[in-house]
Amino acid sequence: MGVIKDRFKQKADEVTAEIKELISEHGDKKIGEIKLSQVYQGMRGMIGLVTETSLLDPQEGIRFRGYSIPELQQKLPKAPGGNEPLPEGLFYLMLVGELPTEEDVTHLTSVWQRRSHVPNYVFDTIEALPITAHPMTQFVIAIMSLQTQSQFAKLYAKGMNKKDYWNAAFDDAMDLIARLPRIAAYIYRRKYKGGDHIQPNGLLDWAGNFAHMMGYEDEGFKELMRLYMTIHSDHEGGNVSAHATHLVGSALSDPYLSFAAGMNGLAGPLHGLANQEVIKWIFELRERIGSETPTKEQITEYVKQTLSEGKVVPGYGHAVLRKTDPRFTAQMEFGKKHMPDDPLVNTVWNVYHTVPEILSNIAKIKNPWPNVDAHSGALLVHYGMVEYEFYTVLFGVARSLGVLASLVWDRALGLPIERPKSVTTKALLKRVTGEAEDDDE
Ligand code: CMX
Repeated sequence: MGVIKDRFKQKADEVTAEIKELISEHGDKKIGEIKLSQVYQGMRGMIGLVTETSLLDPQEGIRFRGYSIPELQQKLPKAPGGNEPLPEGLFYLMLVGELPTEEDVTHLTSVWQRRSHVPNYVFDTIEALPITAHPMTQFVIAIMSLQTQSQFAKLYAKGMNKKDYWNAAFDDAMDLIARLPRIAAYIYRRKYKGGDHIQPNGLLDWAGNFAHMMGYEDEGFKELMRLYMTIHSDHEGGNVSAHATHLVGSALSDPYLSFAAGMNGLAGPLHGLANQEVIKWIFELRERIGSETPTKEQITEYVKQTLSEGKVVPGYGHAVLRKTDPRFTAQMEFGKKHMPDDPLVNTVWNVYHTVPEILSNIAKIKNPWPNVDAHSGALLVHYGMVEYEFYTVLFGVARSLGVLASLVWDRALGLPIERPKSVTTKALLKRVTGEAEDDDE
């Protein structure tokens, strides 16, 4: 067994014992109550999942194994001469539960390099799709074609002991994470660069090599990718991509099938696709007013028109967060450091100074503040990546780190198939009027 696998197994055994004790001592204690309205409102606030990798506080934002984004920027190992954390380090932290050393991160980089080979038939599958297919469609289909490589599926078919599920899931997760940048870069070069593909550079870290394979050699872009992959990796367990991956995995669908399900969810405009919607929305504003530097008044008018047309303002609002997303702030800091005069980045900041006031005057909107997607596109455009339909694929590559680490934990903890109870409106009505009906299926 590899050193990371050994450490994971030791940690997982400890946590399994803790959970066993927790359930045996406190299993009957109530941890909340469910209101009828929550059942109709996307289960907001209901505790129903265990996700060990990260935890989201509505006021403070995300913490990964207890560490905030600024803390990670300080504590995680960096590329030589770089300032941003290497995503390898965050993956180690989420998986093993402890901060990695420089050696751990170097080791993980080389493990992923070693496992990064993508079979040719995956590229052939991508090539069989119309070039017009959305990059997320190409991404999901490529992941599905790679599913034939699943160790978990092969071993299960042979007859795998339950105790070994985590081990096969671990191997699949590692292989998948190692291969995703190559697949994503292939889709990018195919769709936007005339199929002029770039071979991997075996000396680079995971995110740096991803930037390289997409054709971006600027050290600033590589640093951006390291930060981008880190901050987009995980957002506790209830968001659509994490929850979908976890849910599908609970049926013992292998990590490829489970992750593809998560990516289908990420491709929705209320979730990961919002990053392309933000830039599309700003480009449309620029075109409409014939200027690259919209004034606060022009932004205000455009926001009001968006709302009057029954559309959402992309990049603003959140199901859990109630303050500015620290992932937005981290990107704003990056922008201030690397491109303070960029007109598009400045527009993103002007939108930030305009939108919350408007949205907070609309009673039904619970969070008027920006989320992660409000900023990311402008940084990418700065380095020349203007093809905004591709942005959600970047988000997807990053998200693999969190949801696959969690999936390995799911199998190690022996979590069962997920199957919450659903009821009909009639059954709910009977329940609240005093005549409970438990079996209304
Ligand atoms: N613009 C306009 N209306 C908004 C809004 C926004 N940015 N954010 C919320 N609302 C509306 C909702 O559409 C909802 O309206 P209806 O009751 O008419 O359906 C109402 O306000 C209440 O919504 P909420 O409780 O504040 O927010 P939800 O938890 O239901 O939804 C989210 C959260 C993110 C889907 C929503 O804020 C939104 O659509 N934002 C824009 C899209 C976006 O940026 N998504 C990315 C989120 C981050 C990510 O997952 O990547």
